[in-house]
Amino acid sequence: TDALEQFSQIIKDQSIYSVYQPIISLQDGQVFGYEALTRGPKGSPFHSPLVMFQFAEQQGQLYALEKLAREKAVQGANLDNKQQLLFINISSHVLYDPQFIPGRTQEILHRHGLRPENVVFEITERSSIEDFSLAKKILEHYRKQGYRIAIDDAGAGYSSLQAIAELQPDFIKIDRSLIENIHINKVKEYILETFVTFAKKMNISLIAEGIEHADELIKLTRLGVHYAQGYLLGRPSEGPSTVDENLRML
Ligand code: G
Ligand code: G
Ligand code: MN
Ligand code: NA
Repeated sequence: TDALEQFSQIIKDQSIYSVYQPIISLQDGQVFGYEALTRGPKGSPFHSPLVMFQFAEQQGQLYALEKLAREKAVQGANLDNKQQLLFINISSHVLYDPQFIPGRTQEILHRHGLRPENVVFEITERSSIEDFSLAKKILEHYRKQGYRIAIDDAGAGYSSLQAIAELQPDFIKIDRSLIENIHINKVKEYILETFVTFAKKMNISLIAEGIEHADELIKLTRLGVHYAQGYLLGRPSEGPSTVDENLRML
């Protein structure tokens, strides 16, 4: 069977699922929330979300996949208490559909006993946002509904701090490329310091991504980063997430 047939079958059977990676507060070591990461069926070429979402986009099927991904992310989320936040990636392509979030997601959340206040939408800055003023309006609209916004992969793309500030995010997620070896790379350290100062003045929380080594974690804590995520702290997992032993260091 060809790829399109396989993809259509996945949508029809709703055979995608979410894994969840913990986001840890560096102040108290508690799980602050989880990022939902979508997976296609195991063993399928669509297991990788990059492959699956790109294919869906090429086929004009992105909305169908995003809708299903949202459903699965919320359905499988096992928030310990209603204080923990669920971080959901959204493709910047669906951002421009004003109907997309308000209609469907609210209804999905309601069915699972959650509210917009439990959800943070992650918008990547990796591909620069095509229509900035429209994106800004739409994000404002989401925030009015109670959703929070995170700018994902910050420091890796091309958007300036000014552009980030204009989008008024609640969180900035610092890309792994800036975190890797932060303890021995002075330039990365200086960039991080700038983010920390900026975030503090703008009242935005920082989340460092892709922490793999204890030295990185120690450095980030010293620099005053609020939250962290990475293999060191917990891998994306299907079941109720177990936070790694390394947390005892905090
Ligand atoms: O989990 P993994 O590292 O394989 O994810 C690869 C990429 O796929 C990441 O950039 C992640 O943001 C993206 N991704 C994962 N799940 C979703 C999703 O539900 N929607 C969108 N738009 N992107 C996702
Ligand atoms: O683009 P986005 O930030 O959403 O991508 C997140 C992806 O990064 C997820 O697919 C997840 O599997 C991956 N990831 C999470 N933690 C780590 C880590 O510590 N190291 C590496 N290499 N990848 C990670
Ligand atoms: Mn993300
Ligand atoms: Na990222």
